[in-house]
Amino acid sequence: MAFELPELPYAYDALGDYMSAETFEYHHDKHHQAYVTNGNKLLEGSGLEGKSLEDVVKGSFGTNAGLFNNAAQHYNHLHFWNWMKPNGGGAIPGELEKRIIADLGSVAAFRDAFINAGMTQFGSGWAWLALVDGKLEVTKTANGENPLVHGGTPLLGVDVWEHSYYIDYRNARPKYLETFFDNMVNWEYVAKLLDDAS
Ligand code: MN3
Repeated sequence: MAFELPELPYAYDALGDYMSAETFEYHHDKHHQAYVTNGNKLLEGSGLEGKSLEDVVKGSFGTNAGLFNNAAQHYNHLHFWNWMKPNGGGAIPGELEKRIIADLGSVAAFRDAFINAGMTQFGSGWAWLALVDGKLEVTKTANGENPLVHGGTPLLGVDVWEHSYYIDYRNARPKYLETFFDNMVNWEYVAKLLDDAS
């Protein structure tokens, strides 16, 4: 099944100064579109046509780097647009909050660990909250890699490629990560993914 670029789930200027319309115009319309276009070309003849996106990501990891990079980034960005919303951040839904406290100590400890993962990812990549063997974990990955290929389910990811923050934050990746966590995250979507995975 061919990859398709979805519409953003909100207006380009919906996140205001936290993530600008200019960033979305480049990030969604150009970067994500390129992963879709290149992924579709590389899917042809790969033997993975007709598989679900998740299975293409897992099936190409370690064997077909070109397809993997584009398919994984398509998967990551499909969720990334939904991991944010206007007036995001704030209270975490009860069941998710309970699991965070049980597995990671506290919401504050989770926030610190998530931001630190994003800050310490050298070069391009992602920081994650993932469900691994029934437990929440904070991880980081390089480039397009994600928890799917390490036996986990991604619940929340933040893109730390420079294309995600350089227009709005320049080199201040920590400020971008703090603002993402405090003002942009769509916790209801994170809670839904946890529910689906449990
Ligand atoms: Mn990106």
